[in-house]
Amino acid sequence: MRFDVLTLFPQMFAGYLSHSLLAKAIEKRLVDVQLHDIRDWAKGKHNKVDDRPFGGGPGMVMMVEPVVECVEAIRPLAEPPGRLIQLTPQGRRLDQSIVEELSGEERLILLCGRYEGFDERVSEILQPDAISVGDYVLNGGEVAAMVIVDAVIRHVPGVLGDEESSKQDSFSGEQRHLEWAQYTRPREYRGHVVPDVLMSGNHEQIAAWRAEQGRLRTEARERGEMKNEE
Ligand code: 6GU
Repeated sequence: MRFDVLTLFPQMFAGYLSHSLLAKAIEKRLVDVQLHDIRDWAKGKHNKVDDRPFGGGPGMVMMVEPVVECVEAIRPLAEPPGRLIQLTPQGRRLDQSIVEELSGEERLILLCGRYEGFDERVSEILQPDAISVGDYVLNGGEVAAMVIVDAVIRHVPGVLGDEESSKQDSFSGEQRHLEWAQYTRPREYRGHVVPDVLMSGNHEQIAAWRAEQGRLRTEARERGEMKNEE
């Protein structure tokens, strides 16, 4: 699966791309992430990519020409043309079903905005799919683009060690419960002990305990969410 990330801050991705699961997936050629600096499509000697909003107001707006021309230049670099996603707090809120939908694409083009957003004509001309990662404001789309890459690659075959493990994730597939409590060594820490059932070696009892735990956690979280929405 190929990702093209269009950003004013390609350096922000360096640390993320060089670590752990993603680095291994890139090495195995299961995932390809290409970074493109929108500033390379800026016009004029000052390389301007943002300007003050017509009508006044605070902040700066990403200019239409460099963004549109960057997307138009990047699209033909690979096949297929891919799905264009604009990261913006005004977008559709990302959830696991959208992640799964996106993981079915061969190529995603992720357009990251900064400042107070894009000139509206970017959306009019390019008709991107607008996605937000939650109801809060980030300084830009870069962290949101990393969230999308991180969540989507878990569904690319071969990326996870165990082919089945993304299907067992919370929110995924059949099991939309939260995962159970997990423990590892030591058995006791500051008076907090691991539940005896997990040390019992009785796999049936362990499975039953975990199912119950998952159910209780899901219910507790749902009660919490309802409180937030009041
Ligand atoms: Cl995609 N961008 C920005 N700037 N803020 C956000 C967001 C995206 N998703 C949630 N907040």
